[in-house]
Amino acid sequence: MSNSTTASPQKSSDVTIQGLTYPTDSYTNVTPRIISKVGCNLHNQKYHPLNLIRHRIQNYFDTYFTTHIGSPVFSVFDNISPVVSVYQNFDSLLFPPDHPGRTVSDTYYVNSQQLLRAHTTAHQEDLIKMGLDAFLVAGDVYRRDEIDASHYPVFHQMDAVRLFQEKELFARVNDPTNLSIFEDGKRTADKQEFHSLEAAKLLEYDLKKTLSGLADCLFGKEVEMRWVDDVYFPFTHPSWELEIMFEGEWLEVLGCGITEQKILHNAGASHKVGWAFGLGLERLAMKLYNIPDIRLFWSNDPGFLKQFRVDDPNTPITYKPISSYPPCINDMSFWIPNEEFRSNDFYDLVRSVAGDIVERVELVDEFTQVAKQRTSHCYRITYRHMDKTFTQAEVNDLHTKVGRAATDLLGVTLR
Ligand code: FA5
Ligand code: MG
Repeated sequence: MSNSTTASPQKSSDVTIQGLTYPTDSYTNVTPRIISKVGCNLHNQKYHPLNLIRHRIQNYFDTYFTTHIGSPVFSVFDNISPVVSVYQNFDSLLFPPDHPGRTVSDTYYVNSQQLLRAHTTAHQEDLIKMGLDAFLVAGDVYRRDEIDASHYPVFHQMDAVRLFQEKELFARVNDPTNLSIFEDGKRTADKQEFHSLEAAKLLEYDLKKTLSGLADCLFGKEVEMRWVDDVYFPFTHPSWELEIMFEGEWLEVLGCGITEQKILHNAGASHKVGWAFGLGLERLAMKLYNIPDIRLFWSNDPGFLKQFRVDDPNTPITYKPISSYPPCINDMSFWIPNEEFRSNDFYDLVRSVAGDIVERVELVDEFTQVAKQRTSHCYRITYRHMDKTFTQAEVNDLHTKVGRAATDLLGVTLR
């Protein structure tokens, strides 16, 4: 990596993110559009809805979780760089080598060593190593994900970890004398092999109480929510997801679970046990403010932002759509170049070419001509402008550009 004090000029194969230059290699797949989002830190921008909601969450933890002298239990980090190592994002969290999250079709790599974090969980080990027992991490995260009203390639998460020593966890139990947090047992659906059932159940209770308390605090007790079990994360067991009802459908807002003991062991906290969660700030803000589309968080339209200009984050706000313009839906069919072709590459390309005007891209048809050994994909692209009605001619023009870019950059053959 070069820096400003070295004389060597920047090579065209380098990429610069936030003033730092990184070498590129065959893993590099960050696009200029994605890099332009690094440093925006919407969660730290005064009057932004993501900033308001993250303060409401922080206030919940500051209010209900205090030490015996009244200071907050949870330390807060909101400014850690999103460029992390493969180790931080995956290995430290026990992702198996063949986990799909590691592939270039799911993650934005700066190069084979560094990437744009795919979750704020990437900082967990570092912070536990610092000796912290309770912390919150807010930040921007990056994923090559599907595109629709609730998925965007850059979004914001808030992670938390809470660790307990034996005495602390059992403090609420009537007669803890014969209880231990550890045992040399078997891994079951309810617990890890190292944990006693009592410890696992107390942690689960504490975790779910903390999170349902947060949901009540944000949305009121009337909100419909449900716990989903049978969830897998490499870094927690057991694991759960919390879903809330939004516009008539269940919306997943967070993942959580009991921290894998191996992580605590690697971070020098073997004698503790704990829980962790990671929530999506956009998804919670969509519910809280009734924001129908995740792209609106990136809007510079004063009509959007001025609705959130409040100094007290607890002020009730219901978003009023500035106006709603009709969508234009165009299909695109092509022969894919080979078996390695990934839909995520196409999703990314559509975003790079057409930007936020794309509301949704979905694979609607796929078939293989066995004789000719070729496979066709058909994608339905929904274009919708936030500020005006599109003419069909404008959309056709954009659609042609997308087709040309797919031909040139992905090697597809339009049908
Ligand atoms: C995670 O990212 C885990 N790191 C969460 C976690 C942390 C679990 C600690 C256990 C312990 P997941 O991929 O489900 O999990 O994302 C967490 C939340 O981020 C989701 O529930 C959702 O609210 C939000 N989210 C995920 N993908 C997107 C997306 N493309 N756009 C907007 N929000 C998203
Ligand atoms: Mg999930």
